[in-house]
Amino acid sequence: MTKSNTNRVAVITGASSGFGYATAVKLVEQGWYVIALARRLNRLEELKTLLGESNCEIHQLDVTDGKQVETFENYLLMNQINVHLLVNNAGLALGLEPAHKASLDDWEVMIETNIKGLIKMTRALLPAMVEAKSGHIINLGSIAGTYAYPGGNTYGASKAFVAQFSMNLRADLAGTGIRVTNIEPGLAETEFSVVRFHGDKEKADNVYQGLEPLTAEDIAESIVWAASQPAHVNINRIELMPTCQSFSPLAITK
Ligand code: NDP
Ligand code: 8X3
Repeated sequence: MTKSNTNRVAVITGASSGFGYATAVKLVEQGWYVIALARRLNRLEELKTLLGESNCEIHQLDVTDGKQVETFENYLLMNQINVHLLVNNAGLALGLEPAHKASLDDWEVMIETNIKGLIKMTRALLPAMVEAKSGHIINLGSIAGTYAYPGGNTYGASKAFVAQFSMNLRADLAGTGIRVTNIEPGLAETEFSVVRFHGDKEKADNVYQGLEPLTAEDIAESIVWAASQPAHVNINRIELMPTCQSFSPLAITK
């Protein structure tokens, strides 16, 4: 660890793929030191090789595991690493079935990860930020947290939690200097759909066929932009969609 005492240290959850991976790359390009977390160590190793040991360190961490989060928090405290940016990105959708057919197990995994994992990480890192009187938490919400769509059920509800939690964090953190941002993307091509369809790559590829979705780099750009604003500017939320995605009329059944 050579750069962890600089004033730009970012912790990114879910850095082994998609938005998290792309954000790690962009932040390092901008001179940040990145602490990349995820469950798949081989992917994190690949990221570290790409970014270089002096710019990045990796830790295998499952955000749903309270003990692992606590161990990571202690690691930061013991090594006096001040975190300036936490990107709460780890998350997933599982299934696209209507509520009466969806898997309750899938629902629980989404709640454990998207809600409980995110609050565990936040609660672990926030006190040190408040003590340091600086820091920024960027959460990955979704358009699914605002707009309902068939099959969105628990996934959308988990992202509505992220949106409201982000605003309530801002209310609690008034006067502390800590910033909070919720990034709310629409359709973006990552491993998201492969995960949603439980590894069915063909079904996942089909989601993006014949259209131009957002890319992981597009989202990383928004994250880095929000993080790069002067300290007196708080970007509350950014909602972005691919141009090909829009709104439909409300459904009416006869
Ligand atoms: P990916 O599937 O490509 O990446 C998800 C990341 O989350 C992976 O690095 C995965 O790492 C990590 N992750 C999942 N579960 C856990 C866990 N329990 N502990 C730690 N890490 C975990 O998807 P995206 O990059 O697209 O998604 C990133 C975030 O953006 C998610 O919160 C998603 O809901 C949100 N989002 C995605 C959109 C899209 O269309 N792609 C649109 C709007 C929001 P590993 O498996 O190695 O742990
Ligand atoms: C993912 C975006 O539109 O697939 O959060 O729900 S969407």
